[in-house]
Amino acid sequence: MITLYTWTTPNGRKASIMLEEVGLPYEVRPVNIGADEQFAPEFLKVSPNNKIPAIVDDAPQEGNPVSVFESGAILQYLAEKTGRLLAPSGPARVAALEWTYWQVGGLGPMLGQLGYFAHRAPDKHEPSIARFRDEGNRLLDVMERRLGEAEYLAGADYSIADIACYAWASASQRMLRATLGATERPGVARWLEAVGARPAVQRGMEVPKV
Ligand SMILES: N[C@@H](CCC(=O)N[C@@H](CS)C(=O)NCC(=O)O)C(=O)O
Repeated sequence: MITLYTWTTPNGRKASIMLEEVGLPYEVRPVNIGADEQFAPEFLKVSPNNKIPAIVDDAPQEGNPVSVFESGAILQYLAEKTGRLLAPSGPARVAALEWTYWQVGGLGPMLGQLGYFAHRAPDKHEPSIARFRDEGNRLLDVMERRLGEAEYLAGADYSIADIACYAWASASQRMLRATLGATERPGVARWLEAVGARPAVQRGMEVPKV
């Protein structure tokens, strides 16, 4: 059984979408980051960076129970455990890892900072909002170019890269849309519709139920 430590945020949803896609049984432990539960000593043993998501797999392929933090590492771990959604070798694997790391190092943090400065910060600091809005839009333009030439981010097949990007790209169309501006990106729109129609994605986006 896998235990998923998560909350109602785009980073958390990457892990729940993946678990739904691969069909592994899992138990959800909500970590309310609004109530600072991410700083509890027990959670730190699983996630030394104080952030969700994290998982514990008590039946790994070998050895003792394994805990994994960082959403990209969780996606890769579950893909390798199940042999799903990440090619074992070759160009499709390289592309899936490129776009997964692109999301973890770029799209997620930039849109996350935009959300903070534009919506949650007590004072509105315009240069910070502009910095993360412009970088967020640049990254969405990069995604648009990729999805203009390929069906999915890693190429012809849906992969962990699409799971990594879905919740944040979806947020760019909803809570961040007014701040980012309404740029037409038909490739991203087509992809959002295709990925969002997957039943596992829909179930994963509802986790945790709180
Ligand atoms: N690089 C991390 C980022 C995770 C992250 O930022 N998680 C946020 C929620 S979306 C969090 O736990 N925030 C709590 C805090 O910053 O104290 C990953 O991809 O897993």
